[in-house]
Amino acid sequence: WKTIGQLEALEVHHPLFQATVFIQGAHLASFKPQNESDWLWMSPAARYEPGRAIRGGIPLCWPWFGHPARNAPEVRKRIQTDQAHGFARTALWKLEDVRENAHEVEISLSLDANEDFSDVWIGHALALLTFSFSIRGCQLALTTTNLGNDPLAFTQALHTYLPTSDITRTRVLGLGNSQYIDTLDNWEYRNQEGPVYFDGETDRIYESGEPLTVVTPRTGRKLSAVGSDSTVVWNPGPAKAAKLSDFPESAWQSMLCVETANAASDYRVLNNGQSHTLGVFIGRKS
Ligand code: TA6
Repeated sequence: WKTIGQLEALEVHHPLFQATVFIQGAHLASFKPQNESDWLWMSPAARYEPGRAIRGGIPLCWPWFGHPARNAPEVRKRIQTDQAHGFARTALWKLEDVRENAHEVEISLSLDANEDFSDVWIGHALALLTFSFSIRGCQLALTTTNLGNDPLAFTQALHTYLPTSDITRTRVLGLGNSQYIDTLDNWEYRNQEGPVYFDGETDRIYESGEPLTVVTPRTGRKLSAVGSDSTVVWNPGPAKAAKLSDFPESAWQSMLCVETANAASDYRVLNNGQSHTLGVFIGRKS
């Protein structure tokens, strides 16, 4: 255990890798195989304070993704705030289990989203997040179970921040045949042809849950999703970077977000007692 800023974090020191998970938000801040640099990007200006989202790593957007107004009516009707990305990432989760062997470490945390959150959300659901770390990479599995009596409609995203040495020489492969919503151009639908390149602010919701390869000048990552039919690709570009909290103005050049999601039209509905798992495995390119 370690206190970082004002938050409690679980630090994994395995012979083959290290990882840091904050109990607030069940927030993976770092995953670092031995002799490698961190696979995740963390803002140098990130602040570790109760109730404040941490700018980097893998924030959990749950039980809604994006601005409430951009959600389907069935999702939006439960939300009593205009705060984007839900409350899971700033809530205190409960550590359920830690398992370790020669090859792997598995950590699970839970959040009982009950009437304690009734000021921002109407519903009752259990969120269970399981991390699996190994030399092959890191996996997240976020399982939502509807504990309420009426059907639960929700959106979510595993909001992965990845480092790059140069965003202008970075591309995302695997979205070449899918449509996307361009949130910067009046939420118009567009077709993606070929790799995704970054030329200024980029904020797109792809209608695809296909495996992706993120190619940066020095490394490459493969992201494989389960339970998802939408992928968000985001880079703030210079103008938005200047307005972002906890984000150095020039940092847009050294990061990108590739988010495994159930977003926009990909929202999910669970009846009482039903569960849905959204997962991502982040591995080596080759
Ligand atoms: O995932 C893309 C996005 O929704 C962007 O529109 C931007 O708002 C980003 O997330 C960061 O959101 P945050 O609330 O973490 O500052």
